[in-house]
Amino acid sequence: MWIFDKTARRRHHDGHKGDGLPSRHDTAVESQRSGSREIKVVRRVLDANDMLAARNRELFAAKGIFTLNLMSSPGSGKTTLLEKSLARLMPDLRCAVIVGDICTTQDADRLAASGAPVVQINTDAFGGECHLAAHVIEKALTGINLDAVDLLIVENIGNLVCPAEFDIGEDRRVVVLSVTEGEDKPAKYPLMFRECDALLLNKIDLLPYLDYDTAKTLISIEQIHPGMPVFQLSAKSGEGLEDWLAWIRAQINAKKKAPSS
Ligand SMILES: Nc1nc2c(ncn2[C@@H]2O[C@H](COP(=O)(O)OP(=O)(O)OP(=O)(O)O)[C@@H](O)[C@H]2O)c(=O)[nH]1
Ligand SMILES: [Mg+2]
Repeated sequence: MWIFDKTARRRHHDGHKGDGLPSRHDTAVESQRSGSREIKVVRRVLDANDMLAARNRELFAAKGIFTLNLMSSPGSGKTTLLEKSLARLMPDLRCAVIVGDICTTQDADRLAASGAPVVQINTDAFGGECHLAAHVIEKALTGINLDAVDLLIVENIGNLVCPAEFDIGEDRRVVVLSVTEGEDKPAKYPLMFRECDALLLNKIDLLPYLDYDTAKTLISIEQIHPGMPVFQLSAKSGEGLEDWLAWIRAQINAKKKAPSS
């Protein structure tokens, strides 16, 4: 396991930028006159993150690596899903994981048991950032032998808002929503669900004990992101996992067949 926690130093919420890179949270404020009123126009600075994400994407393409960015609220089951998924994918695919948390290496410890190379990013050393940005991924990649990887999975920091804003150079974005979080989350946090390519509806083993209305979630998702694949599963029992794993394999094969640009 490789722990990455001190070499990146940027924090964005208080405007401090240790490495000089702007984040999507950074804004430029301009004043405009409209009649007698002054209007403050707040716009996002063109994001260096996108440039670095493009660089990561080029590197992944050159190495033949398919990259998944797994995002969700804290505790919806990302690490558990990865533990179960890696165990089934690893015999055929050479997997590696980058996992982001504000503190601790607990997730990396759990995932390293799969035998996959794991890099843990801890953001508390540089401001406790709530998402992984492209430059952090770029640095974490130096801890992995990329020539021995077919599938790189990034477990983003538990947060249903900010990670959706940051391109890290991934091929596909996947959001996990657990049934214990409530049906209203896609409507309340639409960006995440709009930006992702698939939804994993996790912890369905708990449905008999909850008032959760799955149909309501599916209707909401259809309004926010029509046609997005939804996999109903339980990382705990393994129910539904095969469809999700088949989707990953299909995405990898589609990338292999796609003409490189
Ligand atoms: N019943 C049930 N519990 C689950 C399932 N998946 C995960 N859990 C439990 O949910 C809790 C959180 O799971 P994690 O996998 O650590 O969640 P996470 O999304 O990685 O959490 P962070 O990394 O902290 O954001 C643990 O107690 C898991 O055992 C599931 O399918 N069913
Ligand atoms: Mg986790």
